[in-house]
Amino acid sequence: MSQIFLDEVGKILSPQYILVNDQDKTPYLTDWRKRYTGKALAVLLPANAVEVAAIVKLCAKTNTAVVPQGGHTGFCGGATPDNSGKQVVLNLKRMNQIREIDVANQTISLEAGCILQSIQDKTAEQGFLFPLSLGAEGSCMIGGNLATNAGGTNVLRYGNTRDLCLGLEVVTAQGEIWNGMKGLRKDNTGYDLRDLFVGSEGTLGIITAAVMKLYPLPISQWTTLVATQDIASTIALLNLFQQRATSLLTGFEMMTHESLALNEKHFPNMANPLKGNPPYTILIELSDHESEAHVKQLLESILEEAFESGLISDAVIASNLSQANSFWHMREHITLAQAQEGANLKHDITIPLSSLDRFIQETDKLMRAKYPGIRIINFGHLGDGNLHYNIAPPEGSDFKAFNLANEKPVHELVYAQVELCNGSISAEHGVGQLKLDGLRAHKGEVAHELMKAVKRALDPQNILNPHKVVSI
Ligand code: FAD
Ligand code: 2HG
Ligand code: ZN
Repeated sequence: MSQIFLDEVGKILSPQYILVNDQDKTPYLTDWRKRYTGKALAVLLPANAVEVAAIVKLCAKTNTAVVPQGGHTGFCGGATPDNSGKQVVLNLKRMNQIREIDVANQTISLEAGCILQSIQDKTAEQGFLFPLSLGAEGSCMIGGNLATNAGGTNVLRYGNTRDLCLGLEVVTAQGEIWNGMKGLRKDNTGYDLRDLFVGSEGTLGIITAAVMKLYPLPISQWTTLVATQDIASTIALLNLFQQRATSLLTGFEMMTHESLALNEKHFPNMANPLKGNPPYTILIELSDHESEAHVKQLLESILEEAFESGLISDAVIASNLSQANSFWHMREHITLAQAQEGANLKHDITIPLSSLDRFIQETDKLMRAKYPGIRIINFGHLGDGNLHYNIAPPEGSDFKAFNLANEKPVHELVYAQVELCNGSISAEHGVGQLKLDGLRAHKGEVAHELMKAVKRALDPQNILNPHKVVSI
């Protein structure tokens, strides 16, 4: 069957876009974290939706599983094939055309393989903001962002990728092309197919193009780092900013002392400008279409109020764009510092803000009691209640051995606390293969069965990214 597939796919793609040699395939077979490595019959590089559709039709005919792939930066192993060597990887990087920027409609239509940063740059040239922003933006692709419903640092003001999407073009499991490329902000015509595909991680269809919302580019932006002593005052600070700055508040990110210490260890130029290594460093950003002076005045008045009420003990306002960027680099480098230190156990969770303090205190206590010396690297999009509660073994111990022995119980400990707080085990990174087992317990029987019913209805042969998100 494998040879039949390869012969037939040769009628759809030119040979240079069918990678079968180990050397050519290798870059596509291991995820960014190096947590998963798979094998593939071939890596396919189609140029348009018609080619994708023809490939999926062939997959259906030959019962070949297909793993869609964008920038391969996902954290849950969703874009990595299994070890059978029978699956094909379908990477969409050649599909990187912007079809249209519709100025009157404030939308962009584009192909799935467009790199996020290039979309931000292209839209900025025309005076628009494309607000999706995350550490992997130099290599992740809009198709991957949509398929994982990525979050990032602007969710507080602009929402997740789902909230930015108005229309999609999708290749179904039968190899049909669904044209849902409408840039409409209202469309109540029955079941929302678009929302079914967004966040489905390549298990229900292959996204080939999208229509996304654009916003006017803010003309003034102020970024500050402030020091807080605990989570309770950090949340009170967030609430103060929400009340006083309302929609001007575009970023509210939390970094613990431990996460910044790790940054400094691996990136010595990245020192925290706040004095005395505070327990929590909070990065706050206000942006608007009013004058710079107006926004700065507002920021200063909120910070003054926060000082007076004892919520913060120190603050530095970035004096120029380059200093503001350096604050953001500090925040974004935590993941890179962790990767340098060794593969950590990641938890991407949401907790209602009212329970966050209790969650952290309880989980830290249980974790430290069970694993003495463990390092908890805690940071995240606090404005969204989204915590990256990451775990590294005690200093000096072997990461691989620790993870092998403890990955499951560490996840179980964290997720049990997440359930007690009525939170979510995946805030923004998705499920992939990493959380396949955890998902069943987390969603509950009814929701899990409904998800499986949707998968069976759309992909009865189970050829689209099987054993990711749900197993049927
Ligand atoms: P891939 O990793 O290639 O794929 C992800 C999933 O989507 C897989 O299941 C794949 O099969 C599926 N898929 C990909 N393309 C398609 C398509 N066209 N059609 C159907 N299915 C498809 N994530 C956040 O949410 N917020 C963050 O702040 C954030 N920061 C990050 C920082 C760093 C340094 C890194 C490395 C990652 C970060 N991520 C973050 C995770 C990751 O970047 C996102 O999940 C991103 O959206 C994945 O895009 P990708 O193109 O790399 O997708
Ligand atoms: C971030 O917010 C990313 O920087 C990565 O989502 C989180 O490394 C992580 O766990
Ligand atoms: Zn994140």
